[in-house]
Amino acid sequence: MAIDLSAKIPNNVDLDRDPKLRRALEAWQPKYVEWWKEVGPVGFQTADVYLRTAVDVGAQGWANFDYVKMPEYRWGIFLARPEPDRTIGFGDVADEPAWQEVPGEHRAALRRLIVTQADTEPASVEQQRRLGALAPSLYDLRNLFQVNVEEGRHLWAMVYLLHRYFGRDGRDEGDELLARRAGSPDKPRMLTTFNDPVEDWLDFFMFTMFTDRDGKFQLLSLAESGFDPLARSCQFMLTEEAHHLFVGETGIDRIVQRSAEITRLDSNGDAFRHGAIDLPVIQRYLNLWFSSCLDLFGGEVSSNAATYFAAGLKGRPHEEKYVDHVERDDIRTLHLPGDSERLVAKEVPARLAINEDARDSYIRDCERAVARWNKTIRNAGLSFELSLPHRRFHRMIGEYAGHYFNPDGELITSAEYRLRADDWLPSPSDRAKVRGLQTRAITRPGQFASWIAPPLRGIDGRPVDFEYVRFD
Ligand code: BYC
Ligand code: FE
Ligand code: FE
Repeated sequence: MAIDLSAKIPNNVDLDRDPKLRRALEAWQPKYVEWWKEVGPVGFQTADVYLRTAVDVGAQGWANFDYVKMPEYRWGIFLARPEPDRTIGFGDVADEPAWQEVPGEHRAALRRLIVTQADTEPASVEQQRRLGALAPSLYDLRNLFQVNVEEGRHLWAMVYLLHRYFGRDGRDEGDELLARRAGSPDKPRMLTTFNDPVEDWLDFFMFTMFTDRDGKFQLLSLAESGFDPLARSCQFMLTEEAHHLFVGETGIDRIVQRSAEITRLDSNGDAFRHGAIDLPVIQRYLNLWFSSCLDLFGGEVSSNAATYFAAGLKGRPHEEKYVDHVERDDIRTLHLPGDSERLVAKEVPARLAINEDARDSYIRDCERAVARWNKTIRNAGLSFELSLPHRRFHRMIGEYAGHYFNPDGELITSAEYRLRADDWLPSPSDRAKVRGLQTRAITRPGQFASWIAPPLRGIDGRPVDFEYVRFD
């Protein structure tokens, strides 16, 4: 199933056979490009960037690598291949056939899930728009833009579902997705983290490590959906997502490597003095982004999540790994703030605590990455260790919001918290020091900023000093 890259909207959904739908999407396309030019990457719009474009959905050769100018990128619509006679894998509808159309009684809930997923994609592009001017290398600049265009394609994937399955309402939602803005006081994006500023490249790597990783686990949950077109869209998005996570995890690893090497050489352990980032500052950025992203899994006790699960709309990441796919009578014990400012164990029906299952998987995956960074630090001959803060630390959503916890997860007073906040989260002075190292883009092929080690290898088998971005 090779895709025609010259088509106005490359796709594997037979758009040509549905002229009404095609016209609706072709009417949305110029609005999308206008949005890209207005709030997408600042500058670099006429540069030739070595990017991959999705052209197929097979395990082999789904992407085509070539130089393209970003506004001319072919944002296409691709669904993973259908699984014949697929059945739903969880909830009260377990083992029933998956739906090819939207069931009337779940229309509102499905629309909301799809719009929420969709909203994060353009938000991230808006948040990252100013980073090009501070890029540590051409390799990294290209990776930033690769992530940006693919988040744009993820928006396309969701807007296709809205146009195809939700009629007039869906088209209105498609327009609204281009009207909200990350961080806007009047028309903000829907979820917390997607309104937070991404000011420097340490933020960027934390974002692709932690926020895109929330994307991975939410997409895995939606890939289980009984609504088959949504499941298949998300399955294919996950193929692209792997690279975003690679950018984040290896980006932090490369920063940590440089920081550890420099820290070891300085008699006071001061990395900033030599053009690298202090490890405790990296820990504080990590605390900020990890805790913010834990909020993206929703509340610990959630009737929304219970409803989505029972109805077969949204499962858990890798649902097949769970023993019980129905969770009708199970309970889960959570430690929640009680009346007298103490944590108390509470038994909660498992369905109400479904968000915790996804959060658990996410935390385990993050722990694996932290162990890898710590190995890098050890290999540089240093004993410093990075760690994830406790899941209760610095939460704005769910049962722990409105209470204060230290990074070990112990309940503390607001006064204690305020006293220690600068030890735990990036201070204005931390941010100023990071920005002090990132004042201009490094654009000579093979050259890297002082605060980050080069990657082990380049992209698509190209050398590290390949000209990943060409300027005119
Ligand atoms: N911010 O029952 P609750 C990605 C609201 S990232 C603001 O506890 P629920 C990407 C909630 O809407 C993946 N509001 O939680 C990454 C509800 O409002 P109502 C994006 C929040 O509903 C990088 C109330 O609080 N995909 O792809 O189970 C770059 C109670 O909610 C938040 C998805 O999110 C929050 N953090 O969970 C690019 C998947 N949390 O009903 C892309 C679709 C909760 O009182 N979304 N609320 O008005 C969902 O499945 C759910 O909406 C959530 C929330 C898991 C996010
Ligand atoms: Fe995405
Ligand atoms: Fe992503």
